[in-house]
Amino acid sequence: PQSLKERLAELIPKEKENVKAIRTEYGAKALGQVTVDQLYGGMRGLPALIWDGSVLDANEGIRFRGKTIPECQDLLPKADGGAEPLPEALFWLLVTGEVPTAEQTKAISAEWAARAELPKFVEELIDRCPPTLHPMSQFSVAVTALNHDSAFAKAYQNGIPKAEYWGPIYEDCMDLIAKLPAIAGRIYRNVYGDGKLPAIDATKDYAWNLSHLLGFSDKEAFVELMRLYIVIHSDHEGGNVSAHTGKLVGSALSDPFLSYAAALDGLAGPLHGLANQEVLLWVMKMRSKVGENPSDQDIKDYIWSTLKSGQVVPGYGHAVLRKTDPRYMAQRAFALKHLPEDPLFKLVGQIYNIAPGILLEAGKAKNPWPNVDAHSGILLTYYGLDQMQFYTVLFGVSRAFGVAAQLIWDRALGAPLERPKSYSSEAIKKMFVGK
Ligand code: NMX
Ligand code: MLT
Repeated sequence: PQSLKERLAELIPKEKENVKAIRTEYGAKALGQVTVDQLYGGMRGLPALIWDGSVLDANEGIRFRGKTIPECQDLLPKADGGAEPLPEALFWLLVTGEVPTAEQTKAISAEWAARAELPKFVEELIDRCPPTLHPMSQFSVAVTALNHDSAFAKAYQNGIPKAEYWGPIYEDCMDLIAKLPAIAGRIYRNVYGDGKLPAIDATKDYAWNLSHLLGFSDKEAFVELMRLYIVIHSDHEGGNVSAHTGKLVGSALSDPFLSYAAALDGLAGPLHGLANQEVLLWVMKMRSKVGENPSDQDIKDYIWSTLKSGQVVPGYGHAVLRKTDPRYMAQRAFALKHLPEDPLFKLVGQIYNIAPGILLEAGKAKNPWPNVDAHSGILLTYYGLDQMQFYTVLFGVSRAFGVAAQLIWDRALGAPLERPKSYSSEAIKKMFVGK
């Protein structure tokens, strides 16, 4: 069958033409006004980026190349006997906009397994991290170090012309994704186990191997969870902190390892990916305060005490979404199928019935509904992965899919260095005084 790289090589000239035509016809059109508030307000709603891989609608949530999560679950190839879509197929979809065949999906599994091994010095680097260093910091260190073998960095030094950048970028992106399970598994086993890792099985899919390296591949439902987990966490249009960081750093022609390490450092923040750790910590603290079977009033009181002490309710709210995140609903559906009686699942469901009303009453959050992070931790805990400091690493393995797809296209289309304009407050005053 045709490989992903061969298909890309066909698509790139067509997309270059498409972009050229758009810019010729609409290049001078305005998308709207920029207000001073947007400069001070985290650039909310500012049209600033192009990314075809996924687009977020405030009321509907994410679509990957136009497909909703249920559509991806329906259309993308699955593992033999599995019900969840394979991340390999989602990557193909993100890169090409097309659904791959089962054979093409299998070829990606095999290719990633073949590229999975880490350089010895990267293994040693991870092994030398103290177990007290947060797993996300270890993750970022290891991904940065992979830049040692970057095909793009080497090609650039050798004078590769711009039109050919995407080739070695593609190779680096495939290596990056392929090596993440080995990094994640090594960190997990060093921090929480005896540091011994099994070998990758080249006949199995990516999520199976990730589960295997973590020590959970004997639980088929956990492997299925990992397949769904990677797919739903892979991409969330271009403007979120991790995706945008990856793109920004890549625009300096830093290679995909450097770009993705920077993205991981953004994902490690509590308002972004670290929220999945924070949610479980918060739920556990709530449980130790109010007991196993809290009343709705107990939960209300606990949420109010969180807000009154000036903290956010983790897992709730969103910069763009204004409804319940479909990624939350996909995980809820998984829980209803696999662990309907789990007490923590029931507690998260009970919080879902109560928290939005309180956030609305408190009147600050523009979106009172749960995001992806409100649900993931209790699913992992159910299968025994209860080391919550590790949770964002799994988000980081997943987000690489979207960032890598974007890096390939940015270099294929010759996206320039990002360099927006900044203003001083003094300049703003001068600009508008008396107007
Ligand atoms: N709990 C308490 N207050 C909140 C919450 C929340 N869950 N969400 C928003 N607010 C507050 C927010 O802190 C801000 O307060 P102030 O005016 O005092 O600065 C006010 O409501 C307005 O914020 P918004 O415009 O609604 O939200 P913004 O776009 O600035 O931020 C988040 C979005 C996601 C950072 C925010 O909702 C939040 O902090 N949520 C909790 C953390 C979380 O779950 N993050 C994960 C997001 C998903 N991900 O994986 O990245
Ligand atoms: C994400 O998945 O990146 C988060 O939901 C945050 C965002 O989209 O801003």
